[in-house]
Amino acid sequence: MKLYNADLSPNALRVRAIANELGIGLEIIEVDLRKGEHKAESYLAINPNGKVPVLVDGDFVLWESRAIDGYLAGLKPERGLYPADAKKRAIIDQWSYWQAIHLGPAMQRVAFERVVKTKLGMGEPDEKAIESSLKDIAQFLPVLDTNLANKEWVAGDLSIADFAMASTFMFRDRASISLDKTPNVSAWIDRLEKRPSWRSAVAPMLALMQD
Ligand SMILES: N[C@@H](CCC(=O)N[C@@H](CS)C(=O)NCC(=O)O)C(=O)O
Repeated sequence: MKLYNADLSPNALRVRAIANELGIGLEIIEVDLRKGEHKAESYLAINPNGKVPVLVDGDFVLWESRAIDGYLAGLKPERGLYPADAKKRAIIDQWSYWQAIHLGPAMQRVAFERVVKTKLGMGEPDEKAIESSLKDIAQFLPVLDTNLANKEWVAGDLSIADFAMASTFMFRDRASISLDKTPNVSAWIDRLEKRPSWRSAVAPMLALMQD
């Protein structure tokens, strides 16, 4: 199986981590976003959105990182990362969609303004965008914190929802997003980030950030 990847992409990160967690070896094909390789005709033929990640398994082509994680987890159902049980699966989807639509964009915007822009020399942070995203974060983080008050993982057992969520927190320290008021979230992300699957998936990204 091939993964079209960018080491700096949080969306590709959650796929590399799930593959590690499941022990699925992927042939990594690095797509250089800075050189615009994702907009080349040959790349648009596999993902017309011109984005990473993309999984290619034989003649099966799949984009959207959370869908890719669901597919990979389905190849190893015995690991229980995306169970067939309708209710368990629905709760996992609930948190994955919530991350994609609510918490994730707000966290990513602050990280982009405070970290990525500086790193890539893209100009000054947009303080208005930061202020508005911080308001969203202040609204949503306590929801996750309450959910995690009595469980170890986002949907109870470890699942693809934990990996969907975790990439959101990648740049929290660099972006000065405090988890002081949400101790359950803080404990959960520490737990997740200690997993060998995550540590190995995130290593290339951390190396790039140090350059
Ligand atoms: N919803 C997509 C988002 C993919 C995405 O936005 N990827 C970024 C990298 S993190 C990208 O390829 N950006 C390049 C561009 O949009 O030009 C997913 O989860 O896979």
